[in-house]
Amino acid sequence: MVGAGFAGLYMLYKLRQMGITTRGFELASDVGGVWFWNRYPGATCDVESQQYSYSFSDELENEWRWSKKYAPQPEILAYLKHVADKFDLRRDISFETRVESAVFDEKTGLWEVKTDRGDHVVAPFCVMASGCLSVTQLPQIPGIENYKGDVMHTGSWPHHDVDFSGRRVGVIGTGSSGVQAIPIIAKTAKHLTVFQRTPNFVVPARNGVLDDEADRRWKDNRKELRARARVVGTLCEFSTKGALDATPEERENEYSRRWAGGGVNFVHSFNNIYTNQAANDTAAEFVRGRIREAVKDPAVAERLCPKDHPLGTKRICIGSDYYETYNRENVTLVDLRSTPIKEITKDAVVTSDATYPIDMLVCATGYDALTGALEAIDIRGRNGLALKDKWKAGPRNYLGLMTVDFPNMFIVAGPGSPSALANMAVGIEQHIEWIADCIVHMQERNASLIEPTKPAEDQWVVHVNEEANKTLFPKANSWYVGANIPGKPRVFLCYTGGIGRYRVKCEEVVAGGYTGFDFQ
Ligand code: NA7
Repeated sequence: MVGAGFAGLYMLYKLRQMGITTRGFELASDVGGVWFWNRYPGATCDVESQQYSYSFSDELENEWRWSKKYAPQPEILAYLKHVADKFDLRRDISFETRVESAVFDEKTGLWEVKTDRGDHVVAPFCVMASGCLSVTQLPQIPGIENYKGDVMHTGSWPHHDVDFSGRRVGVIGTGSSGVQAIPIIAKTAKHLTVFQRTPNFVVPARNGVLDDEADRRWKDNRKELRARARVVGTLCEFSTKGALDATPEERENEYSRRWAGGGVNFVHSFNNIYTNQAANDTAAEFVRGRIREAVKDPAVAERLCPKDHPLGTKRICIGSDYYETYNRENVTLVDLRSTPIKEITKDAVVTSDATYPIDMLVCATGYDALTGALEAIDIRGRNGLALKDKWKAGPRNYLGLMTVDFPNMFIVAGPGSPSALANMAVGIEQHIEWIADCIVHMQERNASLIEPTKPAEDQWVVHVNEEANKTLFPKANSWYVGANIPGKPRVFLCYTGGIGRYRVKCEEVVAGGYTGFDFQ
């Protein structure tokens, strides 16, 4: 098993319960996955803490108390460490170990896994719990290698405190990570220059203390709330009304109410924001109005207004004082669309019209999402076929869980599954439980191999694309379509049909005797 984040820890727990010996490999020195690496200032989950947690253990749910509506990274990491301690999971994980290859041996029907520490493990099953946002992407800017100051990526942040005081800091990237880090860095940096390629829609988090009553309410009603989350992913106030069926005044009131409440509820103000451009435009215009209100300099406000993609089609950012930060005297916003970066020198970022001397460079430039971590490993299936080659034109798999020619290799929260579009905690639990049930099923029918059929895989790929094309998502150049990675094929990577429908499909497959899979 590769990875000891949310997915790997639960997989390990589950397999141990089933009496299956498991060996986990993890690059980090401890558990946590993205929450181990993302230690940048302001790092916070954009799903509410109570919902972004495991539901499999009543005891765990009862004993853990979240302090905030949205948990900051240290608290999520503490939670995952607590899970590892409580269930004694670390003893089956080799830390600081990179899996270099996983090769299926057709003669033995076993997987052979090799690591950079010289491990050579042979196992009937291979589970890839390697994360969907775990391979960081540094910007490919001429001269970046000559820069003499510190370069830090938000997704592989140093473990020591980073002191910005008295320093001129540059931040490249204004996605979720940049949006969270920028207001905090601005508070102590001598000067902060933000290099923005695409402005994003940022809704206020309105984060705050989770009081005893909120804690009790969740714990008392947990069973029902969790059951509902299994259908919808993240519990929100979902509207049953279309935006264009409301009067302009009703729309304004609804958007204002949700804006005041904070968080992703805003995107669900109406039920067609993700699917209807005109409906989406009304929500987008509302946000642009708030930006123009918040930012004093009209020229800066205009640069911050997203105009090239529908709201929510790049993951909506949840921020705290993001737009207000641009009113600070020590913050400069550079619009890379009108003045692109030409090069980075030993001490400055040079755009087409100016030179910005900086002492520290923060890259909030994202990830090679969903396929990056899988393709970083030399995974080979039947006839020595490399996964990388099979997926050259985009990932192909069945239910996002398994791929033809790679028997007994399960992928957790990978491409073709709801993954990052669902609440990751909910999606991961569903995947792990499906995989565990599948292995039990194989034991019962005395099967040693499971593999999807080619027609099932082909149909799933078509279905994933059809579902994506019913939405506005493909319109944006986002990491959901791999647009942030030069040369990556443009394919919509997540299943947009919803975790509820996806779950039903997975259950139907099982009820039909694992329709679309062959057993040996
Ligand atoms: P994102 O959302 O991929 O954001 C990366 C940002 O970096 C985005 O604004 C990019 O602009 C920008 N970027 C990337 N490469 C460059 C270069 N070469 N030059 C200038 N700007 C660049 O990553 P995050 O870490 O913020 O968030 C990832 C997910 O983690 C998030 O969606 C949540 O699910 C949690 P672009 O938009 O591509 O023009």
